[in-house]
Amino acid sequence: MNSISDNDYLPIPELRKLQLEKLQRLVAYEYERVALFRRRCDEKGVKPRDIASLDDIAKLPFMVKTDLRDEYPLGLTAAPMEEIVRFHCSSGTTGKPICIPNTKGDVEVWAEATARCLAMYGLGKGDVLQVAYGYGLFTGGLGLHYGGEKLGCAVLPTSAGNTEKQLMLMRDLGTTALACTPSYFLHIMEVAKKLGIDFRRDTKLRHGIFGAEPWTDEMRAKIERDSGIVAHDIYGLTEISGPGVAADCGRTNGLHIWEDHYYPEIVDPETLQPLPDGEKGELVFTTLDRFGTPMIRYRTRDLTRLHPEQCPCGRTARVMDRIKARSDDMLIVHGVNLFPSQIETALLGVPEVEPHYQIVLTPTETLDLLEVKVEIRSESFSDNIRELESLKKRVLAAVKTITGLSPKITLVSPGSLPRSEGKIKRVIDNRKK
Ligand code: DLL
Repeated sequence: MNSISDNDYLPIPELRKLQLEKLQRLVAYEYERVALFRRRCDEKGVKPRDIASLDDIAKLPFMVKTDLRDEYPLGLTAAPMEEIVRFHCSSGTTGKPICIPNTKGDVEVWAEATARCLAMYGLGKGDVLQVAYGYGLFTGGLGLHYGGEKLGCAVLPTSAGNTEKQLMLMRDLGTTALACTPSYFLHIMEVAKKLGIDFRRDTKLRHGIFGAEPWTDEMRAKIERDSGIVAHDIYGLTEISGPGVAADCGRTNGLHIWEDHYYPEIVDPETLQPLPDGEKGELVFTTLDRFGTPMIRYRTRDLTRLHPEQCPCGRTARVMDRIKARSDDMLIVHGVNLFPSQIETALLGVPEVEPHYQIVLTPTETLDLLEVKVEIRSESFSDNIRELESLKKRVLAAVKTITGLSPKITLVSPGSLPRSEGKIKRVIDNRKK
């Protein structure tokens, strides 16, 4: 059973009808209860009754992350406190935290969405799902936990960290699916190697459920090759619920968005005008079934496109390209746009280095200095200066081909760059200080 919801295959006209009904209900609800939304609608001269078709969504104002920060903690809460069963707050590492109160219904819809992802990957009863996403001030842990239980998996909540213990439990309990960030899985693979654990031989691990940060197709191929598991992609964000908003079915290189719950739009990030399916822009979501803190036209900053064609798997939920970049991750270096994922792609083309890297930007009196620090694979480590120089040149050539930039390449010894148990921080931009 690879599907647990009839809505996966809902004929498109029925899906659009359902979305419109939900949108009309949501806009009326939010207008009545959330002052900021009502004020913005009034400023634009739009009333809930003006939403007569799905295209009318473009009449509504956008929401952005700073709205959540400005209204922190509860200014965007639509439901009365008696209906709230859970708060999901961010850790606020980049400023004031955000806080998303959830109703019981919100938590149930989210669990269903995440369970649909897991079912689509082929998981079900009998699977042991080890959840190594963080559980506190992050939605990854509880999102996968509730989704796994809803589907009937045996859930093993380990949270992030304690890698050797993770591996011990994985073997002892016969974990078949592991959920964590892809960068943490890279670290788990390294520790396993040191301990002499071969995933194929010594574990029952078959599925990796990876998300919460961009990871390239090259990284996915490396993970699958080195571990023998299938690396599934899962996407989501705290403001819209958490993990489980979208996931891949394996038939196309993209992720189905559960659009009966989360209505997607792509807009031009400059003009904010809606773009047709097929065109790349910023992903915007409206939460059709959330009532604690509904989001209407929430700008995610994630850059992608919606596929104009239907997926061969038969599901009618639209597919988006895998998220490789956020508009606010883009670095402008020497006038050139640079995304960290481009460096990852370049490095994965050079077999003697690991995809452990750091991008360091330092202001100088003339041009900013761009440095890429990258770890050499232990098998390729040598103190022969000539060999190292030649490797450096190959890394530089790979980076230059993909980015057009010629950074300073610094080769560092295996294991010397920081590892991550959650989302990895790849960029140190000293220009911002
Ligand atoms: O990262 C929720 C999540 C947890 C998703 C576990 C998947 C797995 P936030 O901390 O609010 O929520 O961060 C959301 O992370 O806007 C994207 O930029 C990025 N992101 C999430 N999933 C993916 C993915 C969680 N599969 C932000 N690929 C989003 C690329 C992702 N980027």
